[in-house]
Amino acid sequence: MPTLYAAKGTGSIAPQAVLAYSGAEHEIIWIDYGAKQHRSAEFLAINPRGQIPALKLDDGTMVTESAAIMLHLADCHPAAHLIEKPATTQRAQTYRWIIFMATNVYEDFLRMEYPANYTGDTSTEAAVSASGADAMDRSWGILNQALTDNDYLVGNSLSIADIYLAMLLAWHPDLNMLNKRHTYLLPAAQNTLSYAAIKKVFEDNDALF
Ligand SMILES: N[C@@H](CCC(=O)N[C@@H](CS)C(=O)NCC(=O)O)C(=O)O
Repeated sequence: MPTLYAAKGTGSIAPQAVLAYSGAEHEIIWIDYGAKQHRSAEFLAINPRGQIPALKLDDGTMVTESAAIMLHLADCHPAAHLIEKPATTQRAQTYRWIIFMATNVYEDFLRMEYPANYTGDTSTEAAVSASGADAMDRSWGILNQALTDNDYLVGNSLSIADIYLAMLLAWHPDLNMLNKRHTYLLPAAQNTLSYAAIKKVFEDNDALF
């Protein structure tokens, strides 16, 4: 069975929710993020970037990068129907949104929240953080547009893209403000949390909104 390396409230929320929703057997190893266990030599051997999440497959292979983990887990559990078959339009859209969110919104968020990781000059940290917030707002706008008149990012049913979106939204420091600027995001994420197994994972991660 696969092992998810997780830390409460971090990027492991979405893969954990996919595992729970799919009813998949799995193990979770909790990393103490507060104690910087993700920077330990032991964890760097698991993910040389020192980041969570990471997924150990049955044959011992380690998969890092949340987008890759989400796509792989969805493929492993076709009965959960969190991704369409390869070479379909909806599959292509799932690739688009998962990668869009992982490389843009996630990174924008990290730049906004942890500017010191993006500049060696403390006097520029506020500007780096502000540019992360601006970039994130543009990304939210693009996702909001895609959710006009639809609670789902891909087709008319739940996919891994919706679960990923809900995780990113849970991290937002001011959901009231976000909801005023981009009105379709919060209802879509609330719809994702209407699935009991997913809601429980968000609850357990103190990531409810
Ligand atoms: N590109 C990575 C980003 C993962 C990431 O930044 N995870 C955060 C937790 S939300 C982390 O572990 N940060 C610790 C660090 O970068 O030192 C992914 O999508 O998995």
